[in-house]
Amino acid sequence: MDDIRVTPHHAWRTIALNAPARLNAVNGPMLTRLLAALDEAEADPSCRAVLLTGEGRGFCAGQELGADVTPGPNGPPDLEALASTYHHEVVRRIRASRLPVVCAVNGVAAGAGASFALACDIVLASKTARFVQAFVKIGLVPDSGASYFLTRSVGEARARALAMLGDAIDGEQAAAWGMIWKAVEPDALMAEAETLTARLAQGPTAALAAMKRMFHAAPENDLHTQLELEARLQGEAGRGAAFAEGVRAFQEKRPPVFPR
Ligand code: T3D
Repeated sequence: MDDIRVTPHHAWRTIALNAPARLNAVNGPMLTRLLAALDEAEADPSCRAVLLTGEGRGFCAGQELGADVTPGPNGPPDLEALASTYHHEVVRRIRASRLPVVCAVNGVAAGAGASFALACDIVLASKTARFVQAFVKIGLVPDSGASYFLTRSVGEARARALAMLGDAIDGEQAAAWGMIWKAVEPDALMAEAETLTARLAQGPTAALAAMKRMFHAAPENDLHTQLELEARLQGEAGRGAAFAEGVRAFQEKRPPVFPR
């Protein structure tokens, strides 16, 4: 199956959802392959960043509304198991990854598809992309972290309305609300996302990984606990080769070349 397309570049790789006829809606086997692609990037010491995107006119239309979620002779589908085995594992994997994960939202991001985007570290979207909390339209609740990410990025008032109404917002609105980093012209999206990912791949990899841990912990911590965490992670960064190179490069008035 080619529904997950991995393209290696120098020190980073693109992982593209590739089922364009259904706007890259995902199913169990496809998510298993997505998880494997994320794991392979993680395990490759030469890989220092990941770009997640979708082929065709959509980013991801969430769960494929097909066999996995259709009631069968044994009754309704077990959505709790489906969510925790597949969708939520993707979110966990992205958040726990040592690698910066950039998302280029090239078109509609609906249901779990929107959550996958919001789980990433830096999200760029086409101005014409749409973010849709589609769950309510089929009688479901937000999952894959949607209620977590939205309350923290756009605030509770907007999060509740997005979830309860299921109305789409475009990339520009998502950026204006702080849901994503930036909205760009559709034709410029991939070039800009690739430049950004390549830049992260040249960054201080261990410090970027530590930042992910820091930002993941921040919403749950009080200031005292977060200061302790920052001090510990700064101590680790200070013992690393990237810091030594960064300071040396500053003193020598040249750009740093961070080691892996
Ligand atoms: O346990 C669990 O966790 C359960 C899972 C929960 C997570 C979820 O993600 S629940 C939400 C599931 N997703 C949806 O409900 C979205 C359904 N799709 C739509 O509402 C619309 O397609 C979009 C708003 C995403 C895009 O609309 P539009 O007008 O741009 O495109 P379209 O014409 O509706 O779709 C184009 C094709 O993609 C179409 O196929 P066709 O008619 O050309 O052969 C459509 O059926 C297909 N498609 C779109 N979304 C899905 C899909 N096929 C299967 N599953 C989909 N989710």
